[in-house]
Amino acid sequence: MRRTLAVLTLLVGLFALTACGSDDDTADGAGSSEPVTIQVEFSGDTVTPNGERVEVPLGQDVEFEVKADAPGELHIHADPEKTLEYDAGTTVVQAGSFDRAGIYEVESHALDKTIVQLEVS
Ligand SMILES: [Cu+2]
Repeated sequence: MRRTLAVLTLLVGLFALTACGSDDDTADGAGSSEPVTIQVEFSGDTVTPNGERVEVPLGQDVEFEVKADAPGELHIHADPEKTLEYDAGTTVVQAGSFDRAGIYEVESHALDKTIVQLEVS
């Protein structure tokens, strides 16, 4: 009898852990939420996305997960401007956060294309 109770308690405990483990967003330290991750894929002279607008909350960190067949750089028209280098393969680059509302273009100068427009508000 005691033993059954112990097993039950353990099971309930495990379930509770699983149930609240997935949205633990306080562990990061900086800010209370996770960065906005934007996936970018370069292939030859095309890039995806291509000019799409992405909403970013003020002060939220932004990162790019870049898949590319050759190294290159992203250029963010913020003030100050940011240049983020990536390698061939998959690279995660950090753009940091934006503390002024506005629209910031993220470009590939090599391809002469706008990848995304960050709409910070
Ligand atoms: Cu530029």
